Amino acid sequence: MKDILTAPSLQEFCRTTSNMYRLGWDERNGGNISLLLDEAQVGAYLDLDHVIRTIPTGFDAKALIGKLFLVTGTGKYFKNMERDPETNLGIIRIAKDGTTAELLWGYADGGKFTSELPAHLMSHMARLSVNPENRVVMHCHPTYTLAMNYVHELDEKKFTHTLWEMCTECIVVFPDGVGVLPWMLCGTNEIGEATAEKMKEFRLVVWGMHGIYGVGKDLDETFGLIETVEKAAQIYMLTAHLPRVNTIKDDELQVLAEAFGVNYRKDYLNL
Ligand code: 2HA
Ligand code: ZN
Repeated sequence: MKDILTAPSLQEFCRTTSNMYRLGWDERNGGNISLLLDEAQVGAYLDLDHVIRTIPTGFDAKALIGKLFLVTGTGKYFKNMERDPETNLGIIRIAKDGTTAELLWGYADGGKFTSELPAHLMSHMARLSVNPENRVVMHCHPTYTLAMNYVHELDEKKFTHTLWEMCTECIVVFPDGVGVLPWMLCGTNEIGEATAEKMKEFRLVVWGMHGIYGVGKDLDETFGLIETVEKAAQIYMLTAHLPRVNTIKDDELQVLAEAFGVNYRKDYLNL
């Protein structure tokens, strides 16, 4: 058996949480990530027959039975994950009943997965149904994106359009736009279901006045989606109170999207 701490996906996961912490997106225990693991790869590092303990998830994830996830721990700080992965992270497998998580590694202090597991697993199910390549669900509290929630209408079309206008690359990076949920109580199955419903159409979902969810095929892609939204939100917040002299016009956004051949939400442009 190889040492799990040397596994490239675990190391990349830890580097990602450190980056997110340093960017100020994950204060205290803010944020959570889940990564769908490849069973064959994990088998080189862990005895898949050795279940340390089982933990109820509180909801049914039948479509994910047998699947393995690396998941941040509840109450744990992103800043500490790289230093002590085994306490702050866990590898779980969804058991045959669909409602229990089998702990295979981690949560070494007796802890458990993030309180946002419903939103994560439901989002994995929603994304896998539209894109079997999806492996990552990432949640965080990026500063400017959150600031923008307080001064901009929380309307999907308007919010996306404003972001697209802020940096030339936005419509190319997230042509499918940003879904928006109103403020809701976090940590519940209800917000999980609402997030997953949005995830059928969007790879990015803003949780009103809370943060953002992103999904993607790997950590880099998912991080990059959120990073691009956050950059655009930063430009917006740096300029929203100033007279707007120049802007990228909708016909230019269209030219851009077509030049890059992306399937953008045409109804989000006012042409
Ligand atoms: O786990 O970000 O939404 C901390 C959170 C909850
Ligand atoms: Zn949060």
